[in-house]
Amino acid sequence: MKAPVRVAVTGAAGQIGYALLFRIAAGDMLGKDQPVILHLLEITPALPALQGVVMELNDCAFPTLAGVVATDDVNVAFKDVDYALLVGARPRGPGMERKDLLEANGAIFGPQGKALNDHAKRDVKVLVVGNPANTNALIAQQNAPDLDPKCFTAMVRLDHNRALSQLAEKTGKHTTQIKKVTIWGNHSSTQYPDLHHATVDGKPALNLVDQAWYENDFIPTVQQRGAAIIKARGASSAASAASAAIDHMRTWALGTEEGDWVSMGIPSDGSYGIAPGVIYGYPVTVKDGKYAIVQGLEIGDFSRARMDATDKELREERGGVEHLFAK
Ligand code: NAX
Repeated sequence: MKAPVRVAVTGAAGQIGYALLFRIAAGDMLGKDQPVILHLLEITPALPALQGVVMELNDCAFPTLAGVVATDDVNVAFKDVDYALLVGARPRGPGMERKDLLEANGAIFGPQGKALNDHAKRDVKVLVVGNPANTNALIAQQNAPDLDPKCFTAMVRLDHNRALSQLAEKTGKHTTQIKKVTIWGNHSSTQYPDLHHATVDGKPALNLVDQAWYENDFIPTVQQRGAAIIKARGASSAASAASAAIDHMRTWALGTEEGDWVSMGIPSDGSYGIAPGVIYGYPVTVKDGKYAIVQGLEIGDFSRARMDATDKELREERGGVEHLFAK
């Protein structure tokens, strides 16, 4: 067994938290040889419920669970952490405008960014799941001036996995036979699920499906999948979101497979003509704990328009939160 690492999870008593913590504790995220100490953050009224989750975690007697810290103090939660999964966020209430939503989340992700800045390990890997995930990640990053901006990422892996699943079903193949799918942009309905570089069993995906299906069925289905789950289940995606968060962190820690890539929301460096600085979904490969944008992909007019639309939405969201950035 290796030395334990510290993994923070916020919103730990929520529904994604409940689907996430037991898998992290069981070694699904970092491996069966990597013990973890969980740092669980909740708001004060949710601490009794969180205590119940801690009791259950202990009752699992996981070989890879080396300790649990449960707290409502953000400075305790992020002390010396190697990984931070920021799940807790303010949901959109009835009649709430996007501006109000961004503002309410700024009050959460600004202080969390500052606490990470002050207390986390210098190479902390931060994943923001709480919506609006990309812009919440930007707020946290912009309140952590002493950390490398690349420490902050947002989750588009659930969208990536949804795209794999839709394409697998359509082509009658398994998701493991599909490579090089990309989710560009925002984790919102403007995201662009791109199959132009994807292969199924080594063959170009777009040679196996017709353009009408790609454009009118696949893209909207992936974009609207979250709403479809809410309609069917009466609650938003939880187990699949938790699973995607585990995939995101495992890939970031342990690397991508040869000949494939994954989608991660990461700070744009201007690649593919995207506004520098916004947290944008890109195709990335990962080696030795560092991600790199896949370069040199050919972008046609169809893709260009969609990549620009989701970039525009992210620039607008950024415009609404810039006053929350540390000076
Ligand atoms: P829940 O409402 O079940 O849980 C959220 C938890 O966060 C609650 O227990 C709440 O007490 C806690 N919380 C609120 N503010 C906090 C703070 N300042 N510090 C610590 N904890 C805090 O929501 P859940 O279904 O778990 O979803 C969590 C977030 O994930 C939501 O914002 C949701 O929109 C987002 N999602 C993001 C997805 C993605 O792909 N990026 C997909 C799934 C999900 O919709």
